[in-house]
Amino acid sequence: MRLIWVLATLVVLASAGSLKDPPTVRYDNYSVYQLSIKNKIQLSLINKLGELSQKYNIWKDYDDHTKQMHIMVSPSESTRFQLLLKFVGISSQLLIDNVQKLIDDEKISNRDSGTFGWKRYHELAEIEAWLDEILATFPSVTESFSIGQSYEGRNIRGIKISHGSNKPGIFIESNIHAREWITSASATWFINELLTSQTTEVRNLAENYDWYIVPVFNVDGFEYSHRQNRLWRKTRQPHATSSCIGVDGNRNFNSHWMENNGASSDPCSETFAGESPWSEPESKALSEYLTSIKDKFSVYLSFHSYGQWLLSPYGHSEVEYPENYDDLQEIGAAFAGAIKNLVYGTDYVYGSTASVLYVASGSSVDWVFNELDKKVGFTIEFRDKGNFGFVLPPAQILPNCDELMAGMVALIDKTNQLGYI
Ligand code: 0X9
Ligand code: ZN
Repeated sequence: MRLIWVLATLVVLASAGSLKDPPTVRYDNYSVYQLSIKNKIQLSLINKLGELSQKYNIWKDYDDHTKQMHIMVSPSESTRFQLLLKFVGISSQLLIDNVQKLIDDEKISNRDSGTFGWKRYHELAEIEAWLDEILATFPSVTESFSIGQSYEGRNIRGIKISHGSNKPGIFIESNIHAREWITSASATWFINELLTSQTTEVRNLAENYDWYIVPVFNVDGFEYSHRQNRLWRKTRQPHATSSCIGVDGNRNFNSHWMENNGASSDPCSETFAGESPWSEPESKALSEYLTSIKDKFSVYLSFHSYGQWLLSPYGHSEVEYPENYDDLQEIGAAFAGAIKNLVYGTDYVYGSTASVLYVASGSSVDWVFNELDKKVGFTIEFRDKGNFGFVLPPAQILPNCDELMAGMVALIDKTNQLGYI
């Protein structure tokens, strides 16, 4: 009898707890390390840490190019983690010593001014209000569109910029990963430039193409990253058999879904592919929208951070290459070269996703490439290389945007020369 009372009390307490909003997640003294991985045993050990415990979070997966990965470690695990590294012979370098400090600094600059701009990061409501202003200011060349609804019922909005019908179309999807705030900051800046810049290069970009731009694709995740957990990556749909929430939107597309270990079947993993392809309303809606305008665009770009990469298909296989790989490499060289030439001298590495980064299956870019047959598709991984990672200081928004524009002009120019648009 007493046991029943204890159980009942536990149930009541548990449900009372779940009614409250969880407190905003803090990352005091969480550190991020760069690890140099020498073999498969080391790699699988670190991957397990990342998946098994809340105290670790993989910021950047292992890539064959640098043979490095980035992992965030909670202060309570720090000593054990150092011992483990020593024991298995993994060398490490500290990238960030206190993630919360970066988050706090970012917040301070967020209080600077009320107006929309690119000196700080904005939340969803501000981005949407700005979008409405832009639509009202440039009614003859802009049009609002909606991809559909997110799991939590938000509209996934986009803007079309067009100076006349039936120009070759370029589609930009941004912020599929919630914590990658630099992506929507750069996408909104890019929209603004297309509409207001007077430089010849930008005018040509604006006037010779139809632009479809979705600045915040993962609206639920983005909102959550502002309100609750700055480092949230996935969507926000709960899972039937796990308390872990959300899916990696960029693993949920129906192209080589879950193949070659390019995604996880564990709902708690950051690269959880979902119950099935299109299990997430967001990816399903995007696929339907893209299908409905498939004759209207020829280039597909997906904005991510971080790492400074320009990634072409395929993501699902290291051994298969698309027929037009040489062309994609030429476009990549033009993009990286243009960025390198700017005053910042920033390096971008280009190449196929699986060969220079890692196998990632079921991504949006690969789906558009394979299923909609759009042969120019890239993932752009913006700044930086890990000194700030996802929490890129607001002072770097504009430099990143300069790089985006230089890269974009070169990318479109080369794509045009090669006869794709
Ligand atoms: O893993 C990803 O989804 C992307 N990297 S990130 O660190 N931003 O999460 C890379 C996506 C690669 N693109 C393709 N598979 N085409
Ligand atoms: Zn990403």
